[in-house]
Amino acid sequence: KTHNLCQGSPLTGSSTSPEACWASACKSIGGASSTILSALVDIRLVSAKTGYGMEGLVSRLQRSWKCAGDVYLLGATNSGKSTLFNTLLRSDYCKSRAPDIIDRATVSPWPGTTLNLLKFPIINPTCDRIFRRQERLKEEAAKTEDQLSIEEKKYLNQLKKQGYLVGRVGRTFQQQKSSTEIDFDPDMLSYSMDEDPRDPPKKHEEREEFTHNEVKDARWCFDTPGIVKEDCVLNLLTEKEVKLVLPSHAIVPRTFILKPGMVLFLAALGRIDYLEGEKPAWFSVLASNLLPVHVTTLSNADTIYEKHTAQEFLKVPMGGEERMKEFPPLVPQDITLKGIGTTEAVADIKLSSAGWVAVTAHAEEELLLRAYTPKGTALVVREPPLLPYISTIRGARIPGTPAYRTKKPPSFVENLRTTGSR
Ligand SMILES: Nc1nc2c(ncn2[C@@H]2O[C@H](COP(=O)(O)OP(=O)(O)O)[C@@H](O)[C@H]2O)c(=O)[nH]1
Ligand SMILES: [Mg+2]
Repeated sequence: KTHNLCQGSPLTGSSTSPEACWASACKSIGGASSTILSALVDIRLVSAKTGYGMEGLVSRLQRSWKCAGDVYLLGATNSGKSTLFNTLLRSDYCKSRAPDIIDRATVSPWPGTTLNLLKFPIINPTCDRIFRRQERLKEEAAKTEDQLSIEEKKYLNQLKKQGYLVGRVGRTFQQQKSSTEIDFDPDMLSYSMDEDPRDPPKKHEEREEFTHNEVKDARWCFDTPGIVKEDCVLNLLTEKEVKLVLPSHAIVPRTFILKPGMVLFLAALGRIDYLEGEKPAWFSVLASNLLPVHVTTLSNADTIYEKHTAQEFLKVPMGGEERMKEFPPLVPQDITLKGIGTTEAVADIKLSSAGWVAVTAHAEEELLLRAYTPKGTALVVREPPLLPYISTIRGARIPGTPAYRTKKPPSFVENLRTTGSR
């Protein structure tokens, strides 16, 4: 999923910032209509899961306060709307008392699981609040890792496992916790599809947890169930399979060197044949670490696919021959690429939502590839690639195989002062 890109993807190369890569990838979006593009006011690389870019996003949203009304989080199912909602709920974007009152949105790897729509009131960013927020951000950014509490450090390390780009999201306007238990039903703030979101349930005006002033002119931020993409491979998978395909941990890139005549399988969900070319080329797989990659030759590929899927060696789909009978066959698409150098990828081949493969080839080298995804799912060639230097993040070649040892990209915490020793 393209959305993976904004989920704290690994940093690559020293000269290109992840933001720059993201912006250039967005500009090259083919199918976006001109109406959408002309209405676009900003593009941001964030990870709601690790907090990367979130404080910047909150500041950006607050600068638009004067021209904005209610805010809706839109996008395909599984793009991370509910995670974003939850992170915003715990940030300075939300009215100070609301996080204690409002239920978290359900985050689930299973598409379309956001059943009850939630909303929270957005804080009015007055001059005083903006000033206090900036003071806090300055203070936070001056801290070093050693100055964090044990809990904060633990949390930070947990975030690093989930993504390489990490940010700490804090709150400036924390209220004193009231000593009495608040008797509040979070369902009051959810609405069903046929209710007008602009006309929230009357009951909650009688609740004293939000004061009259707090909700009177409030603007709301809504989570939504999202749009189901018809051509997404996840639609073909069982819940167990989806759990393997969607990465829950930071992806470790896996690079292979292939000669013409070789084939790479990503689980049983994608296949790339290197048909014609002069020299070997590098194929870097960015997909859930739980999905196996198998390299073979053209002459063996079909038999391997059949045998391996029957014996579940390729892990997804699960269920052997029986399962494969009902699973759509892989369909091919030819791709021609021209290499730009041994350290910079020329394109990403996106195998629906199973992941993508960055292709790096010698300068001027012409490659003919044939890529496959299950029938009815989207195969996209993304040029320029999202992470052009990803193939350089690898260890030594494993002798006698086309594989390199893997290497974790270094993680980066955006709002933390690095000490010399790190
Ligand atoms: N790595 C990473 N994963 C994310 C991020 N946002 C969401 N996810 C994961 O993507 C999956 C779908 O997220 P969810 O918020 O339920 O998406 P929704 O269907 O759009 O509401 C969950 O497994 C999340 O943990 C992110 O910023 N980074
Ligand atoms: Mg959701």
